[in-house]
Amino acid sequence: MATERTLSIIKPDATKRNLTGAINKKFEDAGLRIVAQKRIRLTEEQAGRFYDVHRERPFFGELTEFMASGPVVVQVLEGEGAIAKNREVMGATNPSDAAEGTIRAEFAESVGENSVHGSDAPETAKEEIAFFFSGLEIVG
Ligand code: RTP
Ligand code: MG
Repeated sequence: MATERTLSIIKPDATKRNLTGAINKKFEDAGLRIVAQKRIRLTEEQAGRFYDVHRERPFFGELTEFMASGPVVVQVLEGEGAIAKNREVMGATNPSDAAEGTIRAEFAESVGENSVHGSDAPETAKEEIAFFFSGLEIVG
């Protein structure tokens, strides 16, 4: 399998509870390398642009309000099959469905406040990385 990059976000519920290091340890223990990382605060408008595919969903307003409610840590993870590996480490969207040992099983508070985001495919990973990072900010 090829080396890939994926976009990860540690969401406001997790930064608020001081879980950035614990979550990063899960990524690193799984063989994912953090090749870019920054802590930022999104506006609701920016969160809406990031989650544009969900604009018509009933939870869109709640999602963008939550994502703008506190700091997030945006990061690029690199590794063999990084997109799928990251989603495996994250666990299912709803923490009650997430496998034992996954980030969402251990840390997520609800289906909305679920601690992490990860890109779902190579094309979205490329777009989402470019949304937050310039090439010079990613050091492999
Ligand atoms: P993500 O995009 O954040 O990595 O999560 P995902 O692929 O597992 O889930 P997705 O279906 O893409 O949904 C994006 C985010 O929207 C929130 N959500 N809330 N209240 C609800 O029913 C609901 N459903 C989804 C979650 O924060 C989810 O991660
Ligand atoms: Mg998604």
